[in-house]
Amino acid sequence: MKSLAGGEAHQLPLVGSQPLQQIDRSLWDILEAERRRQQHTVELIASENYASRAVLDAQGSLLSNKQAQGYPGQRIYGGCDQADQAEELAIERARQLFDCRHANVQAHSGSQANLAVYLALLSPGDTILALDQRAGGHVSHGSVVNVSGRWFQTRAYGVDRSTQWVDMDEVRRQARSERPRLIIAGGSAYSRTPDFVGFRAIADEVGAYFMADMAHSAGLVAAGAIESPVSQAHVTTLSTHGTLRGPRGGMILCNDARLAGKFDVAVYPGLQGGPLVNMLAAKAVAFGEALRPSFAVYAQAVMDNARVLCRRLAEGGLTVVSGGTDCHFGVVDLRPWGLDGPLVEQALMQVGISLSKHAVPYDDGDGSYSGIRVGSAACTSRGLSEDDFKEIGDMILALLGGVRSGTRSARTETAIREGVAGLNRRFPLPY
Ligand code: DSN
Repeated sequence: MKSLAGGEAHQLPLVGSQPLQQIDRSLWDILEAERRRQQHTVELIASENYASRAVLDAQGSLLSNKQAQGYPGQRIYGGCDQADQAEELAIERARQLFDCRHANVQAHSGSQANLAVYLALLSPGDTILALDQRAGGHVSHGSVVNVSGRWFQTRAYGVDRSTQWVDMDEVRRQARSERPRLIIAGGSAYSRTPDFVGFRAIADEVGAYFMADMAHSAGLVAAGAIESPVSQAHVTTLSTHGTLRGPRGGMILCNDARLAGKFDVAVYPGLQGGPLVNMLAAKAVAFGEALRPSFAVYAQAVMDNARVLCRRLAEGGLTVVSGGTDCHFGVVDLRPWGLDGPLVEQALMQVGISLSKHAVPYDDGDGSYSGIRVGSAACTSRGLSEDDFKEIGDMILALLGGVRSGTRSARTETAIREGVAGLNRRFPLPY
């Protein structure tokens, strides 16, 4: 014990054992508010989901204390036996889940996984050919505001103006003229399954690598509900949250042993230091959950629910980009109703429906959000059925109808709030 000037005695602050609730009321109150928000919201953000209690437990475990730079069996620290086992379990389950030879589970996020692929395969100035962001591409696929767009030449392929599907003839034409080093399929808001076989054939023809980014659809692929890109792509990246229902994080999959080593070196030491060992453990838990037969039932329900929601919105007169969905979300073009994404996102949030504004194909310039993206993964995790998604579609249509005509009524909004509250009561969060 040390006596400071003024005579006050201070104890050496040993590591605490008190729970958060007792030790830090400020943060505890924030977490409780977030619990209430999640409980009382109909969550349609397509990249969100609810991880299980078991996944959350692993994230909050004492593996968080461990420093484990390196890979299993090749760490630069001692005491890594359990870290090795947790990472090996995650790798083994990932390989089984996605039927591939190599998995790097250390990437801290999907964007980090993408960056590691660029570091492994490209040199500054090389050309990337990827989906236009307005058509659903991701910021880490060559946007000017991202390192990928600053260090590489990026060219974008779009979607056909009338079908709003990717036109593979156009991709081939661009690949032949731009000679990219890397071609990317996938993104954030393209609701159709890319033609992976076609992409690989184009990549082979022009001597490019083919990367599939299945950040959004990973859980659906894991469950066998949609086609997997893993056997076609030189490399596949993904996020472990979202449809896969794991912790926030990224992963890289491939089948080629020579490339596998390059990706590992790119992740560590190329981009990252020590892995987040607690997150590796949480990934292992989530992959174990996704390997269960019941996960296939979940994935199918996610897709059915998304289809039902998109159909309902279209029946109500909204324009669903590409005419529908093959996955867990749809994108709605609000321009025919004279609305825009930010306005609609805010109006729906006020009645307890959470979704994200999004650009739509052929949107005006950078930074426009003329649409919204609606996803089914989170609500399906709470047990909502097709009928419930029809009800959500009706609530969205009722609110937007009023916003569109300038006749928003307190009565309608109260009825929607009650509908949202009813769903949240019937399908409570389990924690
Ligand atoms: N682009 C984000 C999304 O799809 O919500 C994820 O990075």
